[in-house]
Amino acid sequence: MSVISTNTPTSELQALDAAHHMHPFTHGAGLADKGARIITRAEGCWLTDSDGNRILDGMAGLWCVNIGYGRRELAQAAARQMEELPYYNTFFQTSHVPAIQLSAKLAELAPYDLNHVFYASSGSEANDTNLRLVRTYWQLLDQPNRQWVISRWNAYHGSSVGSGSLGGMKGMHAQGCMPIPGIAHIDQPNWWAEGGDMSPEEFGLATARQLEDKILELGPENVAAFIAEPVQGAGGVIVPPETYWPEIQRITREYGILLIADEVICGFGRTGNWFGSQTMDIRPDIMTVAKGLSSGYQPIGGSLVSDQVARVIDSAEFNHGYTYSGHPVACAVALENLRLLEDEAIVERVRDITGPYLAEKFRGLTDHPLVGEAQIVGMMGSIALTPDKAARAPFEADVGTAGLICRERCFANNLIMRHVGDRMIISPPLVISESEIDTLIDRAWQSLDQAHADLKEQGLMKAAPRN
Ligand code: PXG
Repeated sequence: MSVISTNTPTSELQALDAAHHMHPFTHGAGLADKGARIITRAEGCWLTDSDGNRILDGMAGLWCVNIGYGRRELAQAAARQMEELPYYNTFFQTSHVPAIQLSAKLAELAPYDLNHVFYASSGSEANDTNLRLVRTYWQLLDQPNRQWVISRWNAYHGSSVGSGSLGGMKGMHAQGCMPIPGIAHIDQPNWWAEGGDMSPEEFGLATARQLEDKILELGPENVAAFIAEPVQGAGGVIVPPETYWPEIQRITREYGILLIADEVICGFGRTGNWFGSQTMDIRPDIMTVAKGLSSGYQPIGGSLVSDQVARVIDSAEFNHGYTYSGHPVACAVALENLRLLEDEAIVERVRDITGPYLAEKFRGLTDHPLVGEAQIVGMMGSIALTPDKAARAPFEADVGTAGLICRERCFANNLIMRHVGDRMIISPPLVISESEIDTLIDRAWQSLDQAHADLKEQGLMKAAPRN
């Protein structure tokens, strides 16, 4: 095999990629025909591909590079830690300095009494941990029947068998006998698509009350926990109506079930506060974290656990853990990432300056004829594409047809803006500047124009009949 480097011609890299590399959430044969886009470098909010194009990363990788690319300090923290102690485990009565430091730091940053951390290397692993944590919690409290966990359709909680079952992605459930037993789903608070004739406030209450109905159906004595993202991310950046979270909180309290806030996307500044739970004013018993914890520079995740839950779990041996739980290099990098986010007041800047600036510009996209609504919190936003705004109508064409056309235009215009069905989503690095926001909006508008023309030309600006 010849030596491969970033200077190898793109076509050769693509051929090798297609021959040997199986991609996540990808139609392999389709990708092999088209060839993957190969990213070679990145700096700030900008990616460079193997053809030398500079691309504005409106997604912060996969919602994770909060601090932006190319921060030397993080590379140096990793190198220092690798030289000093590249690995040791945290099983069997041992610990190490990076895990101790990071745990104390997370306890300081996390709201309420979420003072304890159980580490994983990803959000999926952390949610698998949560499933076992909440069930074990109730067993230890002599309520072993409390095993059901309630989640929501269109939620994303990971891709392992446990976390994928917690999630509500039907396309995932269809592959591999999921969901596993003991997990139930209720509707998501997606007013634009599913709110019908209700006002957003009515719909928020109605979808929250599905939780109560489900608890009563299963029997409150059988329910362990409810899990949800403060703002759904992968489901299409769905910001719930204002009535939703207060009602959910009331119901979880009334029936004494644990609340797990999945902060994998919302955490570490994405919503303009350190955690989405603060932005949405919710008080979880457990928070799932990953992604922004290390800004994606190292794989690390975890469960932040309340004093009460930790006290119960610590009263017995919890037979659970991963080789890389609290990996020292990942912890050292996460610590340095948190230090930079704090020292440079990056979260405050999102809350007070760049978040409001982006929100105003992003909401302006609703002036475009193809855009129905815009939703945005901090640095995560979405727009709904529609053939008929007034009716909040979906397209007659298969869901995702219009979204894909728009995403292809964005790609061609060197903007990474993804589609989820027919919603276009953004989640840029938190360090994005005002002028980069202007560029993002300009490119989005241009791509919408082109997608609109494509849709008209292909006769696709047709609303689905109302059922
Ligand atoms: N919870 C949430 C809320 C997530 O968004 C996970 C858990 C799982 O984390 P890991 O680290 O195991 O991937 C996620 C991940 C997308 C996309 O296309 C989103 C995620 C992952 C991959 C793709 O939007 N979110």
